Amino acid sequence: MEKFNNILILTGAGISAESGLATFRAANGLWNNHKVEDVATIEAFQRNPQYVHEFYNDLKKELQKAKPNPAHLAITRLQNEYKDANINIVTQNVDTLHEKAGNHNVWHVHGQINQAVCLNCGHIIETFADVDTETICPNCQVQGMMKPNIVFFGENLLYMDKVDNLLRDCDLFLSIGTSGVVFPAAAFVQTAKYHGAKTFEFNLEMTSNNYYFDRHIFGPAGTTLPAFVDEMINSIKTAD
Ligand code: BV8
Repeated sequence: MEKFNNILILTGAGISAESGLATFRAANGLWNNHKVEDVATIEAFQRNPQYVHEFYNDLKKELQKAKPNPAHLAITRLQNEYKDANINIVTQNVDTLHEKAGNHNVWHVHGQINQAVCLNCGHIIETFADVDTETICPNCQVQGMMKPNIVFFGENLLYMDKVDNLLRDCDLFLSIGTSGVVFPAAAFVQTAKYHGAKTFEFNLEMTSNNYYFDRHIFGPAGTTLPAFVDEMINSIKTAD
């Protein structure tokens, strides 16, 4: 296996499945028995902010209990042992399992469950406590203008300038546990491939993006990713 220098790892709900968190497809588009369009859209938030706050406060409690699984931990090993490489994680997940596993360079393009943003001054708070229409922004002291720092359908993604640079520079693109149906994240592999990266997909099954991947590694990421990381680390040891 060649030595890679700039690795971009895109993750989706599937990498958190073995931590006991439901994926969106498995939940048939339901988020904790709520219809997606009732909670994960900017219109829903404007229509009934308290309802959306309560949904994410409940989800926050659930995600806070989850523990990283061997797939997340394999990324930590790769970042620590695969020498002289920039390794960035672009995640669609709003859970904090990458951070709990010790991963660094994590970019939450769909936001983070433990953050809220003030629509009055833009201040971001990090908390696992409830946030709702009564919450006062600690920065501008305005009450009732906090929104979960979650990218709803119809909102632009976060960190896209950074992601564009990572996609242009990467020589290895790993897609782990994503169905490739939510855009623009679903198109990241095309950009990486256009710029010459090798593209590998880790999933239980072929996805709608399969054409853009050079390699498909089927199976639960908690098994396939640690084995792949072993292969990558051993490949540089033998090369030394
Ligand atoms: C935007 C926050 C510009 C909420 C989320 C047509 C073309 C292009 C775009 C669109 C279009 N129609 C509409 C759009 C725009 C829309 C979109 O893509 N819609 C889709 C439904 C067609 N996109 C947007 O609105 C984005 N913004 O485009 O801005 C704009 C501006 C204004 C107007 C228009 C456009 C914003 C998208 C972000 C939405 N927010 N999350 C929350 O999380 O609560 S998205 C949500 O979906 C999550 O982030 C989640 O990550 C994602 C679902 O995807 P996956 O992560 O892939 O999860 P899924 O369950 O689908 O798949 C899991 C996979 O894992 C499966 O393949 C399974 O086989 C595999 N798996 C399971 N277990 C394992 C496993 N693999 C390995 N091991 C295992 N153990």
